[in-house]
Amino acid sequence: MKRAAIVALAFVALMAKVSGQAGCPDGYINFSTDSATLLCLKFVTYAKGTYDSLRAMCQAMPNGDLAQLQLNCDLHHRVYEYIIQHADLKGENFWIGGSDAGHEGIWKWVNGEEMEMGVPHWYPGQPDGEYDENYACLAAPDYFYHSCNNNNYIYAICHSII
Ligand SMILES: [Ca+2]
Repeated sequence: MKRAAIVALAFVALMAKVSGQAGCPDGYINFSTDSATLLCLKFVTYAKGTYDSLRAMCQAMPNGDLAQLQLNCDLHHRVYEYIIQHADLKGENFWIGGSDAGHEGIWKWVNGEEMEMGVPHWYPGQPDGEYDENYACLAAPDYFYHSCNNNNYIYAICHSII
């Protein structure tokens, strides 16, 4: 009995270690949809800033950047659901990892891929603002993509892909 209990405890300790290694970094939430890629998101709610300043903060994490919300088909929708279910997030605006800076009118994700345009991702009529609005945000209350003013101080969503 005693020996069996020790073996069981060792097994539990081993599994805890394995799951810890496979999990998201501290403060990140697991949004993975398959076992091959670990997709972790962090809602940065302790600092508001410009796109550039918060992008630099996201990039300081392993494989980190501002979040791309089209990494799988329903990620944008699942992020929307998460925001509206959390009182500390609902009503806030968030930078995501898309921009047309330097290539006005051509919106690209941080990895260089072109963003899918129009509904259902962008709010009807967005993006607008031309050269005054070169960075994508999720804006309250609809949480579609919007082009946000370059000087906005808002929160951000980072991703870490492992
Ligand atoms: Ca623009």
